[in-house]
Amino acid sequence: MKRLVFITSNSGKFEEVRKILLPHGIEVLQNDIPCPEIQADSSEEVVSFSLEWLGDREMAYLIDDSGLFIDALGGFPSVYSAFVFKTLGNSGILRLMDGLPDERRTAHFETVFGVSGSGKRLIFRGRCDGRISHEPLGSGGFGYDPIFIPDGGDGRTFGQMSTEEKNRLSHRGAAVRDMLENLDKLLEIL
Ligand code: ITT
Repeated sequence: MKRLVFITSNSGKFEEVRKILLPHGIEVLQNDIPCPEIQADSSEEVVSFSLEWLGDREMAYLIDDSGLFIDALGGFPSVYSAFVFKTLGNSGILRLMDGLPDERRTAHFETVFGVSGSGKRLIFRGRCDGRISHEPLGSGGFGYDPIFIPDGGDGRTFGQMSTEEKNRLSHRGAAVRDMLENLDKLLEIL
C-alpha cells in the first residue's frame, strides 16, 4: 500500500479524498501542521506557495486549495472563500443573494491539488458547476455544502448527500479523478 499525507486542517476534505484513493491502493493520512496560506489571485498561486514553503518532506504529501465562485457576485468569494465562510457564513451569502431567481444563482467550485514527493511536484484540478440554494439544506459535508446544488444531481445540495454521492459530482472528486488519470506519474513519486 502506497501512502500520501494530506496536509489540511479540514477533516471533511481528508475523508473525501481518503475514500476515493483507498480502493486504488493509496492510503491517505491526515496531518494538520499549520501551513501559511497567502492571499493570492488564484488557487494555483496559493498551492505553489504552500509547496515551496513546505519543501521536500520525508513522505509524499498533498495540499488542496478550493474556492466557491458565485456568478451574480462577480465570482465572489473566490480566493476569499475561507475568510468569507468564517465571517459571513452561509446565511450571509444567502442574504447577499436574496430575491435572485434560480437562473441568477449559478456558481462553481474549483479545487487545485498540489502533490510533492521524491523532489517532484504535480498539480491536479477539478471543477463543479451548480447553483446556490434558497436556504441551507442538509447537515452533511462541511463549509458551503448546505447551500450548493451541483449540476448533474437530483436537486439536492452537497449537504444532503453522502460522501460517496458528493465525490461523484464534486470539484474535489474531479481533482482526484484527474490524479487517477495520471496515476503512473503519481505512483512514481509516492
Ligand atoms: P485547509 O486550507 O487547511 O486545507 P480550509 O477549510 O481552510 O482547509 P480552503 O482554503 O481550501 O480550505 O477552503 C476555503 C473555504 O471553502 C473553506 O471555508 C471551506 O470550508 C470551503 N470549502 C472548500 N471545499 C469545500 C467543499 O467541498 N464544500 C463546501 N465548502 C468547501
